[in-house]
Amino acid sequence: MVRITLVRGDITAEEADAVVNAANSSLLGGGGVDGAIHRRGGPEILEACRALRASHYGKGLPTGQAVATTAGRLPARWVIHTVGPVYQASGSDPSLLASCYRESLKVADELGAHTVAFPAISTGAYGWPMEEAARIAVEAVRGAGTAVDEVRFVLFDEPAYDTFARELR
Ligand code: AR6
Repeated sequence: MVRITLVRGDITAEEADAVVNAANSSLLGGGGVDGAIHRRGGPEILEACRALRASHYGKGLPTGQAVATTAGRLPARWVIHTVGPVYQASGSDPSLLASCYRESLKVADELGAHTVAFPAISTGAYGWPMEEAARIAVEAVRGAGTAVDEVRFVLFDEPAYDTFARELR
């Protein structure tokens, strides 16, 4: 069974085999986690993303899917980029958010990663309420059937950390 741990902090400082990026379909960067990863990881990550756009992902990475690149200068071996769904008050598909976690762990398994650090995907610019997102994230990881030993949720602030802690109890 995969061990789930929680950390409060900046995901770009995490030492893990793989760090997951809350990217957008373009794979070419943005704000939030995405901006921080590219800033701290350096240009090698963007180069790898551009190569993916030029090969397998000409139209971009679809929502709910995941793909790996180098982690550049980050203290990790790989960045796994995934695209969360944008939250809509009129109704959003939780299965797409769950898919981000499952597909990222599938990629981690293919890479042979033992430790994987995740941010709270879709809870920033994409607007997903933290409580619901935490429940979906924890359920998806618990149900993933992955060979990964440790999944570490890295939460940026105390309310997010507390929400995930409640969900894990
Ligand atoms: N470490 C850990 N968590 C962080 C960090 C960090 N360095 N920075 C922000 N968070 P977001 P999304 C938290 O917006 O909602 C980008 O522009 C943040 O407080 O990064 O999936 C992409 O290019 C929030 O709880 O991702 C896309 O266009 C969570 O991480 C879009 O934003 C996710 O916030 C993706 O939006």
